[in-house]
Amino acid sequence: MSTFATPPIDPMRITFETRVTAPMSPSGPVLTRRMSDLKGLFADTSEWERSLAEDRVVYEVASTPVPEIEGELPQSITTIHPGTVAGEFHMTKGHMHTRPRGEIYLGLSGVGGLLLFDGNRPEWIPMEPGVIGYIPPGWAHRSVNTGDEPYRFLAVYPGDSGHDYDWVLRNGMGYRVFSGPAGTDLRPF
Ligand code: S6P
Ligand code: ZN
Repeated sequence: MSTFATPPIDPMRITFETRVTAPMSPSGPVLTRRMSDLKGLFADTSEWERSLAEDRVVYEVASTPVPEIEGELPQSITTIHPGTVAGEFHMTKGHMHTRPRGEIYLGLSGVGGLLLFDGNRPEWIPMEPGVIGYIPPGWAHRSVNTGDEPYRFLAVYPGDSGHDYDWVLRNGMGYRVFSGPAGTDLRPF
């Protein structure tokens, strides 16, 4: 695995599998988030603590070598594995960009949702292959796998966006996303 390239970087052709969990090519950093990395996020703390015995991988983020610096447009593919914690779907940590920067997500495989929160209003965008979810500046964002196969999406974001994870721990995301009898169940909190 290579790391972020040192700028200035050359134009490049990037390939990836739309339906298979595989690194992008050329590949950059790959981040793996396990259940133990998601402390304080799931509603049922006891069930989350029990899950630590296994400490399963919840999601992976595979990047290209494009660096996270001003002017560049890094990309990554996130794969969220299916599952729940006491009925609450597997999800990313969620973050607010530290600068007012937008971002786009493109659904590649599986089904899920993009949960957005500006501190007052939550929004939910159902995601599937071919759907673009737009994240305006000033909206925290989290992705959720609402299906029974891996949910994968491509993210493209300004390189100087920054990631504030504490914002989500302080403010929440407006909704929690559970598996309900009628499908996806958004519960305000
Ligand atoms: C980066 C972009 C995504 C997420 C990834 C994991 O701005 O939004 O690449 O980093 O989906 O989510 P999180 O909340 O753990 O960074
Ligand atoms: Zn982001």
